[in-house]
This record gives sequence, C-alpha cells and structure tokens, in this order.
Amino acid sequence: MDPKVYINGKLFEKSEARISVFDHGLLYGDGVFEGIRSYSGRVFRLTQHVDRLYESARAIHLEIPIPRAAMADAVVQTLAANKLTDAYIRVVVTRGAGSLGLDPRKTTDPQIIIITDKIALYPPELYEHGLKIVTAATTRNHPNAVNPRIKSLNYLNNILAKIEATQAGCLEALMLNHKGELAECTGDNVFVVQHGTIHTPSIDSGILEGITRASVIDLAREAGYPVIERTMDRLDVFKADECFLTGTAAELIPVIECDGRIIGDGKPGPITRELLKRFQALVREGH
Ligand code: PXG
Repeated sequence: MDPKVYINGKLFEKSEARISVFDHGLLYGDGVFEGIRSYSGRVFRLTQHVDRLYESARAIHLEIPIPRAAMADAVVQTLAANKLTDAYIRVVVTRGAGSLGLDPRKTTDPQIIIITDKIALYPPELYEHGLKIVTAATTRNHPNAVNPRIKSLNYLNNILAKIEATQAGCLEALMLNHKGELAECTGDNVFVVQHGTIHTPSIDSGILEGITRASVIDLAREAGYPVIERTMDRLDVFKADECFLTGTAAELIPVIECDGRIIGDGKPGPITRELLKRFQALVREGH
C-alpha cells in the first residue's frame, strides 16, 4: 500500500502529495514542524506536541487555519489511514505559496502536511554500549535570532552541526550557545549525572523545550533523583559520571564519550539505564 500523506484536510497517495514550489516553507524555511511518535497506536504526548506547534507558529506570526483539536484529530486519522501503530509522525505547517519576496503578506493559504512513517531507530547496540559525541563548532541559534524554542523549518544551523558530527564519525553533536555554554544536540536534549544528581541546561541556555526532556525530568524526580536545570559548560560533560540524550526519535540514549574524553567508566551508567527503563515503560503504558 502506498503511504497516505495528509495535506490540508485530504489524504493523498505519497506519489501524489505535493505543494507549490512557490511555498515560502521551501523558499525561506518559513514554517514550523513537529516530530511525534506513536506506540501501539497511541500518540505520545500529542497535546504537548500540538501546543508546541501552535506556540512556534504564533512566535513567527503564522496563524494555523484549524483549531488545535482538529490538528490532533488529523494526526490520529492519518496514522489510522496508514495502518501504523508504532510510527514517526511529522507535522509541517508552511507559510504557503507566495511571490518571490520575503514578505509573508504576499503568501496565501498555509499548508498543513502530516507524514507518517515507520520509525527509524538508533541501532539497539547503542542503547547497550552508548554513543560517542563531539562538540560542533557551529553555535546554536542566538535566542534573539530564531529562538531555539521555536521549532521552525529553518534547521540549517543544526544540519551544519550534524555534518560536523558525521565528519567526526559520530551520530550526534553537542552544540554550545552564543556564550559558549552547553545548549543541546542537533535533535536531542542533553543531561549529565554527577554524584546522583541530574543536571541539564536550562531553557534560557537557548534550547528547544524537548517533550522527552520534560517527561524524563518528571520521571527522574518521581524516582527520587534531584534534577537541576542550570547554566552548564563542556567541563560538566567531561567530568560527569553519566551522560545521556533525550528526544522523540532517540527516547533516552546513553553517551559514553565526548570530544575524546571517556565519560564515567565508559559504559552507560546505572541512573541512565534506570531512566531508560522507566521511560520505555511510560511510553508503552501511554500516559
Ligand atoms: N532539540 C532539538 C533541536 C530538536 O530538534 C529535541 C531537542 C528533542 O525534543 P523532543 O520534543 O523530541 O523530545 C529536538 C527534537 C528527526 C527528529 O527526525 C528530530 C527531533 C524530533 C523527532 C525527530 O531528526 N528533534
């Protein structure tokens, strides 16, 4: 069966799904998106993802032409039409087609696109043995430019950092903010564990407020671990007992080396492993 793609209220065969080459999403990266997952047919944290999408849109003066509840329904219906239960869901809202100029007033009709697919996972060995990462020379967006809290279609900054990761033989790269402080990875938030306390860069470090990040903070506190959101730097990673990343695609993945420094004893740590277990239980129980 050819996958079905949702565009503006209708489902199209993948091969028939298209939008205009004049769309400002394509011409300027003018739009917003979300990456969401479903487990056993249940969409994880759908309301939070829809809320973040609408907040990103508001921040760029983009009015999404359907209510939030209709967007949530559209996600569920697209998933059902594709008969997918464990899936990756990409929601994209573009500014729509316009003239060849920046002015968004010259665009019409924002395009709402929902693509569902099988989830591409990191290989299971990485959850067992952990990931090596490097720090990218590319700085995370300055909050006064496109604020990293906005999940906009402008991901070039993170793509450049991702290329640096690939060139170093890694799957993820750590990004620093304009002050040289720890921000996040190209598509994941970062955490460290030291002396039984969990630390993660605060939102004002210039990061996306990850939905997995928020879930893991809640889980960690429920499990009795103190969690501190604060300003951090690379040394906090180098001297950590444990390090891990969180994101919709990765869930929670251990990091065992950063910039050639072995973290802890070079194996995924006990708190990381416990939180991964708790997170996997949470997503499979679907709260
Ligand atoms: N930071 C950035 C910059 C992200 O893009 C996260 C953190 C984690 O946020 P969530 O809400 O997912 O916990 C993201 C999310 C992909 C992909 O296809 C990327 C993300 C999510 C899903 C898929 O690479 N990034």
